[in-house]
Order: sequence, then structure tokens, then C-alpha cells
Amino acid sequence: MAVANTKPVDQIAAERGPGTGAAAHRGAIADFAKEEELHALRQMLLIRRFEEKAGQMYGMGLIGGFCHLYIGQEAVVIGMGMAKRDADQMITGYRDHGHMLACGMDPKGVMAELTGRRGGYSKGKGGSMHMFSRERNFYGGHGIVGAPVPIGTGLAFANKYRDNDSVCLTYFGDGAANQGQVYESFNMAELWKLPVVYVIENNRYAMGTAVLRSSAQSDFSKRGLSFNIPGVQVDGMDVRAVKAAGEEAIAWCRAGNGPTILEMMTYRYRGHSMSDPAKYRTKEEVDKVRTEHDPIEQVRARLLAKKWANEDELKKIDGAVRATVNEASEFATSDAEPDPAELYTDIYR
Ligand SMILES: Cc1ncc(C[n+]2csc(CCOP(=O)(O)OP(=O)(O)O)c2C)c(N)n1
Ligand SMILES: [Mg+2]
Repeated sequence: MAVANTKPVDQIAAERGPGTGAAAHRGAIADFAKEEELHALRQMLLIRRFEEKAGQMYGMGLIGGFCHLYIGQEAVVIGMGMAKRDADQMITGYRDHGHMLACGMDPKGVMAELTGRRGGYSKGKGGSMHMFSRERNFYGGHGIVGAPVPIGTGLAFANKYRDNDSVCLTYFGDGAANQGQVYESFNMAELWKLPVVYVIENNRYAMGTAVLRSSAQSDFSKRGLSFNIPGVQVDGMDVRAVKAAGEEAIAWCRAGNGPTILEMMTYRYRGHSMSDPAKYRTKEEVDKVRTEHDPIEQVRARLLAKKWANEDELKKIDGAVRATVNEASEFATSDAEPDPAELYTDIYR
């Protein structure tokens, strides 16, 4: 008997009724001040341009192995970055370059890790999915789907144990949300009232599988209900909505109330990884999100409408970001490869 749901995704959504679509809830949100808009623009552009460059370099054979781009999802990590403190930790999966840049890691070190050079964050020995920064409280970079969830919960346990007032932002995808280890973590987190925000980045696909095909309960904000963990859906394409929800969630955790869930409704423009031609969705679907909900375009449009910046000023900002990214790619292509003597260092035996 065939059990795979091969119906069109729109039909599955219609059968399940309201609340299951990708844009189920977009709440009211407060405006940003001019400086906040400019900060968000610069930061999101840095990720966008960095990822575009990484995509090009991958195409040229300068980056090997897997490479998962974050293009389209920038507002999630930047909005959360604007809500958190430096001492709060972050941990995520393999779609991780944006998270590193958002927490202030050096674009040169990230790019050089992608190209496997000694100036990379793991001395060129780890690649895209294996970068960490204790300094910036970034705990990876994990290739195993769902793995950041128990580790992030453990980081939150350490925060509580040490009474250090920090909160761990634990990011994972809609696909990862169907894993068993997620629910073991939820149980412990609520039982021990751990300061962890579970940020579920619902980008509507897990590899080539649409959310509605893989998930019996596709409203991920409700996934903590049986553990009494509250959750909300957030417009993850609007950096203001993300920041507002992030502030509330982090404050909830810091006040000792235990974990909470933010389901970020977002979208990835590129394939799952560089080797995915993304044939499981239409070009129109991607174009519609790009033209109607792009997180960067939304900020640009507001800056122009409020006359807080003109086209020339916006071009200058983009130029400065491109210069930073070019510098990173030049470093990442001219820096030396790791010394062969490094082959047996930094490993556990
Ligand atoms: C334990 C495990 N199972 C399967 C895989 C293969 N795999 C890599 S990414 C992925 C999909 C995850 O999708 P999602 O959680 O939605 O994250 P996204 O890629 O959309 O950011 C799968 C199945 C893996 N890396 N680890
Ligand atoms: Mg996904």
C-alpha cells in the first residue's frame, strides 16, 4: 500500500483547513527607528552578499563538500540578533553562515573555512558545517539534523546551573522538528525551566519535502503544547516582527519561566544545498516570495518611503558590504592551505 502523500501541497492545505498554510499568522508589530532599520539593512545585506559570493565560489570549485545557503532567511537571525545580548548563546544546524555573521564572527575567517584555508575558523579543517566561536558564543554548525536541540538545551542547563542570566537561542528547521530528540529536550527544558528559546526556522521544505507532506501538525508553534511550552508563529520575513517576538521570548526565559518556541515563517530562495536544483517547487513560487516578502527589500522600501535614505545612500551601503565580502573572498583564496602537520591535531582519539 502506498502511504506517501503525493497530492499537490495546495490540496493538502485545503483539506487540513485554516492555520496550516505557510503564512498562517502575521501579527501587528512596532516600527523601527532609523538606526535600527539601517543596522538591520547592513547586517542582512552582509549575509545576502556573503552567501551569493559563497555560491559563486562553490560554482568555481573553490569550495568543496556541502554548502547550504541561507539566502531568503536573513531576517530571522538578524531580528533575533537585535533582541539578544552578547552573552546569550546561539547554536544551529548546517545552514549556518548567516548565524556566524550575525553574532559578529569575522567574514574572512568564515569564508576561509569554506575554502579550506588555515585562516579559517577551524584552521581550514572543518568546512561549512564545522565552525565555532567561544568568543562570540556561537556553538556551531551541526551537520546532524536535530543535533543542536539537545546540545542547546544543555547549554541552557549550564546557564541555569551557573546562574549566569544567559539564554540559549537554539535554531532548527521544520524537518528537524519531527525528530525524537527534540521532544526529549522539550520535556527536560520545561521540567527544569531552562532558559532556551527554540527558534524553528520553517522555510517550508526539508530537503525536497514540503512541510505539509512530512508533518502531521504543521503549526510548529504548537509542538511544545503537551509539555506546557508556549509558542507563537512569527513573520520571519519581517525583521521587526522577529525582533519584537525575540525580545518577548528572551525576557520570558530570563525571568525564569522556562523554555519557549518561536516558529519563524520564512523561505529559502536557493535549493537545499548547492547540489539541489530544487525541482520540487515552481519558479513562480520562489519569485512570488522574492517580490512580495523579501526581508531586505522591505527595509529598503521603508527607508525610502520615510526619506531616511535615498537610492544613492542605499547603493553606498551595499557597496561597503560588497567590499567587505570581496576582502573575505580574496583572503579565502590567497591564504595558505593547512600545514600537513595539522592533519593529526585537534582530533579526539
Ligand atoms: C539525522 C539526520 N538525518 C538526515 C540527514 C539528511 N538531511 C540533511 S538536511 C535534511 C533536511 C532538514 O530540513 P529542515 O530541518 O527543514 O532544515 P532546512 O534544511 O530546511 O534548513 C536532511 C533530511 C541528516 N543530516 N541528519
Ligand atoms: Mg526546512
